[in-house]
Amino acid sequence: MDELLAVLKAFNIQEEINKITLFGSGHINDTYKIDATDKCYLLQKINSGVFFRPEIIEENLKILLDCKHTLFVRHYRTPAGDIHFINDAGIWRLTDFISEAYSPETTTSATQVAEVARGFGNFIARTDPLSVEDFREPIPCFHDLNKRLAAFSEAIKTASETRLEASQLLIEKVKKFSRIAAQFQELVAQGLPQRVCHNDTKLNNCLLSEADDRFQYVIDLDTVGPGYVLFDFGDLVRTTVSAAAENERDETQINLNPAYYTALEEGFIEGCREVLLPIELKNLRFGGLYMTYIIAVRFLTDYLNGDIYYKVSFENENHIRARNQLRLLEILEDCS
Ligand code: ADP
Ligand code: GN1
Ligand code: MG
Repeated sequence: MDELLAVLKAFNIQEEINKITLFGSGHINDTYKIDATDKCYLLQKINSGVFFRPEIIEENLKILLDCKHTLFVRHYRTPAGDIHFINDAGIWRLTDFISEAYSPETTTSATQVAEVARGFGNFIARTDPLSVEDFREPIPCFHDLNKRLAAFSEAIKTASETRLEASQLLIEKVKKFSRIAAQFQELVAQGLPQRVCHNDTKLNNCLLSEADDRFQYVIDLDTVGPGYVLFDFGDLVRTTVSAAAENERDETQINLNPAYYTALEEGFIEGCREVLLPIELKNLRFGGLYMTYIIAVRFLTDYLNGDIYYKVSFENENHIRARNQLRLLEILEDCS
């Protein structure tokens, strides 16, 4: 508690703090809701094992937030003008807490999916005038499938016998889809452009209005940087077309709701139609295969490595997450 109060002081928050609670269900950072006398704040301790170059996030966010776009929540600054405060305990960031809003964990209607997609599509449109060369990757090679597959092969070599045995079927499935990496490289060779992307557009990285499900804010901006629009569209496919949770224990719940898929495409394109090139538009659906695959590979790698990256709340959670992504990938491939 004292540690958190000291961080609030570093952001020049002088009000009396009534309550501090752990908040949210992100897999990476620690998030706290801060109840002050007149308002609430959201304080985050950025995972410094994952984000080991905070200065890159700082620079990216300064460019992004200078646009003063209403898609982003208010970020507080230190007296030095920085978005991040760094002390011995970690890397910290403070924003407004948005009340009467929620971030969906699973999809509940086609209109909700369309809203989420329109909001993230809008992010692509609003960042289009920014120069992608001014941004750097906060996590090097974050969506580089070849690197992720190499890490996966390494994990197979070092995994415990039990986890390796439990993963045989999933490992075979991963191998079956390895051509996706070459397919993507082919698109890049054909001129698929880099642009400023969010790079983590999973469903719960936005806030919708509690009253009417309207899109309010894009959140979780740590990964903003160079990318391909297929990444942002693809992460949305992976997290919206099936109503099942990422860690659903019952594999038969993983399915593709055609109405959700249509809503996703229409909403996203509505959000950024004016800036998408034909090659981007034509290959959006492939982004779904790419992102579902790369996240499956990452979950399974983490399972084989003994759960060192993603937060887990039960034994085998990463195995279940990987299994679900691979099931979704099979379904997506069947309908592509
Ligand atoms: P992580 O990187 O751990 O996923 P996020 O930035 O996504 O961290 O925050 C975790 C969760 O906290 C979000 O999924 C959302 O539910 C909630 N959250 C984040 N920012 C806000 C905000 N400004 N107002 C209200 N809730 C928020
Ligand atoms: C992580 O931070 P969060 O929970 O929004 C991860 C994403 C994965 C996602 C899978 C920095 O996102 O890349 O797609 O989990 N973020 C990082 O749920 O690795
Ligand atoms: Mg998040």
